[in-house]
Amino acid sequence: ISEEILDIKRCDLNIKSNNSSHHTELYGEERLIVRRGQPFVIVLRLNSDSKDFKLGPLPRKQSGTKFTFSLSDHTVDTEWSASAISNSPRNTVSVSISSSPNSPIGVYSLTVDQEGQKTSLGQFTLLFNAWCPGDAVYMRSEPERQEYVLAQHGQIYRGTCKRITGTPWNFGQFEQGILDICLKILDENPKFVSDADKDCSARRNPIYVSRVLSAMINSNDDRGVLTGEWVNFVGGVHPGLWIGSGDILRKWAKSGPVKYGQCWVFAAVACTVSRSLGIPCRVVTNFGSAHDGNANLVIENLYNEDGERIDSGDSIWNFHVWVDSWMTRPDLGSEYDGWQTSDPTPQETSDGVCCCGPASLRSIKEGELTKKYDAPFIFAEVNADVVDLVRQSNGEFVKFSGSTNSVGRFISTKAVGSDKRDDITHQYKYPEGSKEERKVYERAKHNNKLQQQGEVPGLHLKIKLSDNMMVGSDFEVYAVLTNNLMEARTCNLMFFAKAVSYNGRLGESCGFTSDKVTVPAGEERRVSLRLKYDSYGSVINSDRLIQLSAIAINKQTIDYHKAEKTIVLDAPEIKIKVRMDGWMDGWMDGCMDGWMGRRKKLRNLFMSNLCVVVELPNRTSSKFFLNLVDTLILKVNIKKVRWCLCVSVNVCVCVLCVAVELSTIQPPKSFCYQVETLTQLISTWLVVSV
Ligand SMILES: [Ca+2]
Ligand SMILES: [Ca+2]
Ligand SMILES: [Ca+2]
Repeated sequence: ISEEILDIKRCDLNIKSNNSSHHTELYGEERLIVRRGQPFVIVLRLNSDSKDFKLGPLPRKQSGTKFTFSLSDHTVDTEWSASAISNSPRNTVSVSISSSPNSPIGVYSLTVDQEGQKTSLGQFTLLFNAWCPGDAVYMRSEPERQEYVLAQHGQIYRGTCKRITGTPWNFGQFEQGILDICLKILDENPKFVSDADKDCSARRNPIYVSRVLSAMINSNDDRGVLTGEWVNFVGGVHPGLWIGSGDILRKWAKSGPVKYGQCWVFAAVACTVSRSLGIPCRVVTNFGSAHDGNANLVIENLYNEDGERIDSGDSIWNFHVWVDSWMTRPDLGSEYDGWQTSDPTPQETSDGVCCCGPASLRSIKEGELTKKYDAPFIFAEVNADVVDLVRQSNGEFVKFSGSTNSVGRFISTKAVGSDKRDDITHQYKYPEGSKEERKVYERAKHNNKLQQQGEVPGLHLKIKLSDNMMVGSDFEVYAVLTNNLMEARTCNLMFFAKAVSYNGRLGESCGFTSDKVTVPAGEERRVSLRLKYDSYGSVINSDRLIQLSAIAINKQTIDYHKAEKTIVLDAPEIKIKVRMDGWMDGWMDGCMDGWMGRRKKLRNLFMSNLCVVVELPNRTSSKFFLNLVDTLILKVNIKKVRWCLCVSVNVCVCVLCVAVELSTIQPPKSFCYQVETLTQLISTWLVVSV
């Protein structure tokens, strides 16, 4: 490529060959339609410096709706890039352009910018790419991609468990104008209207797009595609008369919400839009489908004493139809990748609007109902228990029968590559009658309750404190592990204590313990850490702060939990009494039995001395005691001070006795004065030193 600015006469978007290699030729040859993460080639009748792509009303680099990149030697499959292809014919430049497999889908305009001189090259539409391993909708199998993205004809199953009938449906995702209508549905979505930039940016994510579609296919809360009607079809088309999605979508584009739809029509239109945008999708029919109005996973059939039904808000439909879409679930974890159910039929509200899903089939099958979105509702559709209750004259309901296996049967979809019915019940639940099915049901009820209480299932770690955390004493703190799961969990728990300063800077360690802890279902276990003055006394500073942190790890279940707490130690309450030796003598007799050998000496000492009794709180450690004595000696700083120490075990009171020779504090003119001064002095020393 020459460095001078080139005059681009014309740009050939190579629609036919690009659309063919991007599996989009069925949309027609009028426009360039490519899939994410796969290069396409355009031919310039001449040159450039950089390329510019724009999407949405206000393209912004920060939102990922505008990309600028220079022409380079080669393209990179995982990001927007462009390179010139050598050996182009004379006066032409072939440019290979790659897009990121994480780009928002939609219509882009392609502009070449040569030192500020911009030339528009045309537009292209970018779609999800089931053929690209880097795309969230990647599907490994070619026959499945053919069926779930490219097949335009489907079978929709209806009827009853005993008599299942399939009727053909024309999805028509490649019919003239349908792709534009599908993009228009995204633009009609209230989230786009309130924040277009954010909505366009989120269109990179098939989870987001599926959820938007489950809201936009019905006309509740918005100008969605279809209005649901189950009783009176005057003024519209009876839902049973539709045979394809094309007519419905075109009608909507022309004049707004279309009358009327029922579950299979909502689902079939959702499938058309998903396939058109490139998300692999299938229509699924569930027989004996529960509608659990009060979200308790039980369908309650209520009767009065005359055997008449009382409305409970719960019901079981002969069949119900929804869609499954294929995508990864980075928001839930890779085990939830794959098929995701979303239900466009307006039933219950979620986040304030009539939408439902996507919920991973895996979370439904395993009863993990706290996993987004709307898993409890979908779980109930396929596996609620049924209970028949009669209302007695006293108003109480009594159960008289029930069933655990009548809801969710023969879950069906069209088989890949044929018109046969594929029973996919096993993808939604364990076999009725199996132990696993009951276990999952119990787990589902448990998780449903947690969800309703706003709790997260799993292990929870907290730090609890004791109430006598005083400098000088030893005390215990606890790491408490609570398990609100239905099965026991085992963890390695580590519990650390470190001195910390008020600005958060961590100091030295002053305590550690670790243990392997098994917490039974619904219980708690605590690991205690004893904080000893011997350990923390020398590392804490005058802020008296200790940071506690506990970590619980289970590598197998990938459980990591952390709890932290900073504690402030209380200053000990120290009582100081200065006594005359006569009193001391008697007192000493009571508590110094173990010191017999030195008793005589002490007695002599006290006989002629003033005694200071420093009374420390219960449970003060002896080390603290000794430190205090050292401090006192240091502060008095008179060689002639003598001291002794005793601990009264009987009364659990620590007493420090300092015997001071009277002569060291000037001969007493007034003895009372002496006592007061000394008390004051010692108090000051202690406050400073504690
Ligand atoms: Ca709606
Ligand atoms: Ca219920
Ligand atoms: Ca069941």
